[in-house]
Amino acid sequence: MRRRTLLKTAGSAVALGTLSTSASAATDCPERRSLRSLRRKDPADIIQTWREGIRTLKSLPDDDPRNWDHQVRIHGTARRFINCEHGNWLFLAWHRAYLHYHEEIIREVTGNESFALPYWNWLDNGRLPALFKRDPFTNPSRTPINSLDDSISGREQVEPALSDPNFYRAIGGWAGRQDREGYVRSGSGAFESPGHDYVHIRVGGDMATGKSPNDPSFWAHHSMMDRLWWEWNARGHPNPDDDRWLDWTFADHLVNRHGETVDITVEEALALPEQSYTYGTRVSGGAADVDPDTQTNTATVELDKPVRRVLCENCSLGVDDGLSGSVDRSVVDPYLTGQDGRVLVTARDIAMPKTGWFHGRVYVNPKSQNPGKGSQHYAGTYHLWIAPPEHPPQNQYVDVTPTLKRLADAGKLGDTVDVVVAGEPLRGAGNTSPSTPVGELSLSVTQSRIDGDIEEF
Ligand SMILES: [Cu+2]
Repeated sequence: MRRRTLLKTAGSAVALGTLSTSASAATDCPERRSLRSLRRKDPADIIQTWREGIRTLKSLPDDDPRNWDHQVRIHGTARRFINCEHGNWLFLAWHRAYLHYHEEIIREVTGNESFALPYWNWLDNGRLPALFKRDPFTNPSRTPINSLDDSISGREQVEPALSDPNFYRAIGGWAGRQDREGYVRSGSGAFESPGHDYVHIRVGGDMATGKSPNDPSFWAHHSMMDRLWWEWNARGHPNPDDDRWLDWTFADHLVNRHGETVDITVEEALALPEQSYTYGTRVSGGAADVDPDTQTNTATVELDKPVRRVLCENCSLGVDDGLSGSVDRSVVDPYLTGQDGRVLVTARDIAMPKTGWFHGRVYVNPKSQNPGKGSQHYAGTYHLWIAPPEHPPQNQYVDVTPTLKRLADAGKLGDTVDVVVAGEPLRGAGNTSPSTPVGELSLSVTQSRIDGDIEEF
């Protein structure tokens, strides 16, 4: 394993703003805490500081790039994304840098160097925290919601990604592009879709657009997203040592605490946790103390696809029309009997439905069209929600390996593997027979290779 040297020059440390804080040592970084815990105890005056910070940024002159609207526009507008990265391997790194500088600006304008952006722990608390109903944390554009559906963003949904050691499956695929015009979505990781996307769209209003940072819940949502990456690293999973990723520079748009435009590379962003902030508790509930090295460890990470079979192309998935396709059992057999590999069923280019929310239940060799989540043929779910028209198509995958193994062990896997995706309406979502185009349904085998001596959590 190669450990990169971070912060090569003093210049970049200044750019990060860490020299001007008293909290640069790993052990006394300000803690990003859950909103729920802050309701009980808030010794560093986080909520009061955040409130004052938002009000101050809103009152700064238009030509100050720390001004609230300018901060929002760095990400995007109601009509489009501007600098933010989504659907590729830069997603979490870009948002980490963006949140960090915003946090630094709030420290600067309030004078509270202990401030750290709190997070909304939607894994355990699907209700929008009460704080966001009060000024200046509220946003009138939101869709009224009772609660998130934890079959989409709950703990059980996110844990498989937290325990997946492969960066490309958990965090996102390579962005094979050099400029914004040739924007290529190379694949959301499991943290981004469906959980992250779903929270945005379910909260609705600004949150469902490029203007999402205008809703203060954005910052608490993305503090949570960053915490997922932090914990994923803390569990010993390495980031890739690919220079195309590490050397990628977010250039000419981020703004530091002094209002200066700054550049930051992905590699520099890796060091921000434990250098400028940390998280109070792990998602898994374990001790919060984290070896700072786990955040910057890299290794050669690869994801091979020895098998890829298209099950259907330009198909339509709806409550009244399912998707299906078959492959010969011999295609997957080696991976059920010892050979390393996960069998995924991936739906690519799902256009989010226009008329209603629904689930796509994925089954292997089911006896009936939609036998339900309790069936031994059930493998997982695609989640389809109403998205604004500009929202890019989604890729989602379901890991069918455990289901295939279970059926094989029970002698219930014949000579063919039949994959069936059955539409099922979401309770209370209005329209009961929505449907939507899917670019491609495929079955593939992914093999993860990580070259290095990775410490296991
Ligand atoms: Cu987001």
